[in-house]
Amino acid sequence: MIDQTMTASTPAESHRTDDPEILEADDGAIRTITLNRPKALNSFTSTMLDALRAALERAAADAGVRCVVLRASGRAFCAGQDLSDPGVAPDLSPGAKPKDLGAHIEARYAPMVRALRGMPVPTVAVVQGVAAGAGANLALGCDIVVAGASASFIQAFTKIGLVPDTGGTWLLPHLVGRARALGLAMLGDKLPARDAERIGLIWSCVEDGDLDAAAAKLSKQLASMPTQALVATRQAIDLAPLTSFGAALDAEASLQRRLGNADDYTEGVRAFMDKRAPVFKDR
Ligand code: T3D
Repeated sequence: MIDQTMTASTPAESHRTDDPEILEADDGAIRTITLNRPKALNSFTSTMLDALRAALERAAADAGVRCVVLRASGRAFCAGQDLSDPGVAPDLSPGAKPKDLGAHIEARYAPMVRALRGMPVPTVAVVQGVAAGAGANLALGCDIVVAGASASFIQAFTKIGLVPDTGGTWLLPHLVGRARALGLAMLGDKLPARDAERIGLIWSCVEDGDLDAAAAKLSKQLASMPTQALVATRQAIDLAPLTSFGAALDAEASLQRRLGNADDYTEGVRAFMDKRAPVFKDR
């Protein structure tokens, strides 16, 4: 568990890391990582992206963490890349060289989102306002996304002449199919959370006032479940659309073989036979 040296605010006792734009807090086995740059709608600077990646890697390496919750401070979840960041903003002076956005993606966004997608524990995004550009795809990259009714999702990229990144080109068709993926990505319109739930872009949309309770319930449930099975489920579900039915059956057998050897399987079956709640410990 992280060393909690300073108290802060919600959702639990929390502390500031080296970078106050990213906060980390533990509530039992649940690690909450909070984007904390509300004055710029939590838009990403380079240091913030690096701090987020480091926070994800810390959570992954901490054997006491069984669920990671990603949330944000203020009225927005995240407005994507900070467009005023001199590292990526176009230099408007005559004859200036264009910025290498590909290098920025490779150095910062891709490692951060790889860390998220490779988490050895389940991940939950809690979206309380607008999630735009990379901010939308960061949320959609989590295993379960719960949003307040006033939240919204915007694939803002084409509006500024870019393609979806932070995994968006992969995530969108996987989540909602090609037609809706293209509609969302090409038009870049704001999608209210209720519609995001209706088309299957997110797991659930709840009343704004119920968001914290819904997030707490989900994360508590996930943290009490067999972690390895949850992560293997993510892997299998992500892989399946890219393979044949036969290959999916092979993958299921291979994962089941591994999970069948784990203590959590024994505990799950024993608890069922004993008619008691299981206590899962593997990670
Ligand atoms: O290599 C690379 O880095 C490329 C990677 C790209 C990844 C991306 O994420 S590209 C997409 C970048 N994001 C956007 O294009 C979204 C831009 N923002 C908006 O469209 C709107 O701000 C929102 C729809 C998100 C919210 O609208 P609204 O009306 O609620 O708020 P607002 O008034 O537009 O914004 C409030 C403030 O936040 C405002 O500052 P001010 O005037 O109060 O001083 C605004 O400039 C600032 N802000 C919002 N988004 C960004 C931002 N500042 C910098 N960068 C932003 N992305």
